[in-house]
Amino acid sequence: MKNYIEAAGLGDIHQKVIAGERLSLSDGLKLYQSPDILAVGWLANLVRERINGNNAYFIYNQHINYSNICTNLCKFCAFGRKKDDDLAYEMSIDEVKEKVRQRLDEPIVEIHMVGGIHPDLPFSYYLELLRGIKEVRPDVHIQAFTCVEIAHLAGLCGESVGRTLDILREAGLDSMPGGGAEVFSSRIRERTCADKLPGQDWLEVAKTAHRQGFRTNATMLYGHIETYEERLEHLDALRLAQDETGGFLAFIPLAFHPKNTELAALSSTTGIDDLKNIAVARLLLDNFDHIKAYWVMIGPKLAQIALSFGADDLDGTVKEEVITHMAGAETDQAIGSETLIRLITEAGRTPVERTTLYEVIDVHHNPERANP
Ligand code: V47
Repeated sequence: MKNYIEAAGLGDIHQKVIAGERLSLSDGLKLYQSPDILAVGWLANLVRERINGNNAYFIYNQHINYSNICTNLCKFCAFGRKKDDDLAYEMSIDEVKEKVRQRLDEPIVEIHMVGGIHPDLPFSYYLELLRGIKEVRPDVHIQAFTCVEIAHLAGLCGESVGRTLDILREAGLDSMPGGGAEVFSSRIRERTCADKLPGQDWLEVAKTAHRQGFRTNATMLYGHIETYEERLEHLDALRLAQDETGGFLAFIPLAFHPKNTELAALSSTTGIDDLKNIAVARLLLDNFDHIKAYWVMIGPKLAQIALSFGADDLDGTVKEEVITHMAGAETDQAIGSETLIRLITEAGRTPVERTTLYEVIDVHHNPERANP
């Protein structure tokens, strides 16, 4: 394999990977520019194996999008709507509680809840949301509100981000998802999401959350108008933030879906770029324990392959995804845990059912296969 990696021009990066040395941004560029996806993936797999052994994780979770009404209206987003749009919606607290109640017979351990930046819902609504969910399902872990939403909620609350997070914690917030990061570059933000929280502020909210004892995730929305260099700057900013706080749980590359967005003229991502983003992230983000292959965005089949290209987590059952499906995703809106187990087993990994914080719930050593 050494000769093969050298022939692919990646011998120097291989040496660094073996020595556990941090890769530079120019190493990252070389990896992105390499036409040899097998060589890049093999290197990423070395790192994945060193960090996670043979484990590949998944979670039994439920997604709830309480409202799509949004003042940001990002060009890459098909989910957000103006308040007077025919497709705009806003769930009452009772509707959200009903969504949770409907799945009480399922072993859901996490509720992933995000929405738009709503122009006039009061701070009390968000507290009631959290309390309402915990009332119906007291043991569930609520992973809710992106850094963008948290900054907005701090504005509504009239307190600092830190104090706002404390108040949200008292109401039931347990951790935060990684959305809203997009690409931190101001060039990209000006062109695609000019009204959104700037990248630097997203990072500040995440670091504040970590200092308050919250774990959070991080994402990058790739495959639109960003350059490789801008992707690498994004990864570098996350890596530096993680050096400071250690609070990020997982990184999730999000493949851009153009349908029904203002960027609909752009093409969808390719399988090679999807795998490359996972592999380069695994190699560059040496201080992140987990890289997710989010099956909703890249499809379960490619997510399964990604387990050999640096990913160690397929996210979860999801039940039921809206944001990517409004933008034309052709995947299902939910997946069974038995399917996740089968995908992982057939990839040669051990399926580990986890909590949000990666505590082990069950190790599915020898699951029965649905088909021989
Ligand atoms: O914040 C919006 C992105 C995010 C599109 O933390 C789009 O574990 C693709 O953040 N095409 C929501 N992406 C999803 C998200 C997420 C998903 C799964 C797990 C976790 C986690 C986080 O999706 C948004 C935005 O960055 N997005 N529009 C689109 N057209």
